[in-house]
Amino acid sequence: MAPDDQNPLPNAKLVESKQKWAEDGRLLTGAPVPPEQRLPPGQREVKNWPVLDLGIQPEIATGDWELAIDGLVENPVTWRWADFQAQPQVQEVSDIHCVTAWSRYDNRWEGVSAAHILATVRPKPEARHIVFHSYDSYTTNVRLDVFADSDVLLAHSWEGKPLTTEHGGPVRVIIPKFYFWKSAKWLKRIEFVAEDQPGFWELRGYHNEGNPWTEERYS
Ligand SMILES: Nc1nc2c(c(=O)[nH]1)N[C@H]1C(S)=C(S)[C@@H](COP(=O)(O)O)O[C@H]1N2
Ligand SMILES: [Mo]
Repeated sequence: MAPDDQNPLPNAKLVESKQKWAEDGRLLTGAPVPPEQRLPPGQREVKNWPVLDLGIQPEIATGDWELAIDGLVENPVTWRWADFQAQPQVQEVSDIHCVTAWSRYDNRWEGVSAAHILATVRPKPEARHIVFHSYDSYTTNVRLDVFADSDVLLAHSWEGKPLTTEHGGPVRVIIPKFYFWKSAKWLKRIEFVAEDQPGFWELRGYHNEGNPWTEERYS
């Protein structure tokens, strides 16, 4: 069920204050850094791993988990846990950049690559955008070419251990070159669409794309 007036989000206050930040352009430095610099402008490195969500952390047992990959594709699939585990597995090490100004280096993820997803479902020519749908009703959007990057994956493990519920297990998206709000936790559905469809934060003042090096924090 989507959050609405009848069913306000548990974290409505937090959502409101983050939306206000977006309106005010908080954290923007306006100071460009060279693209080869590892730390994007306005970010600070942290060693811990903060948890951010809407106040809902859905507990999905792997036995109940399903992932639908559908929309404008030649071969839609619905994978249960064993199906997902049977796909080719990859490991990727990448950095996290959260719009709330923390970055965390060298996270070792394991899961199924976006390249494999695309080869399996085969997007139709008119598919240009993707919407991720999550078990907590969160959504976020990316262009198809952003998802197609070689470092993008659907991760089930971090540092050799299953992803915890608070960090989006059983499966979350990892899109290293964009702010972390694009990396949907508790992934339930990947929908291929022709027209762009702004997601939860994109509708609330966050930038539609979210490149950390050009500080695409807010729209
Ligand atoms: N399903 C879902 N995915 C989500 C979110 C959320 O609330 N729900 N929050 C996003 C935001 S704003 C961030 S910064 C990261 C936080 O991931 P973490 O809690 O593992 O650090 O998840 C992103 N993915
Ligand atoms: Mo975030």
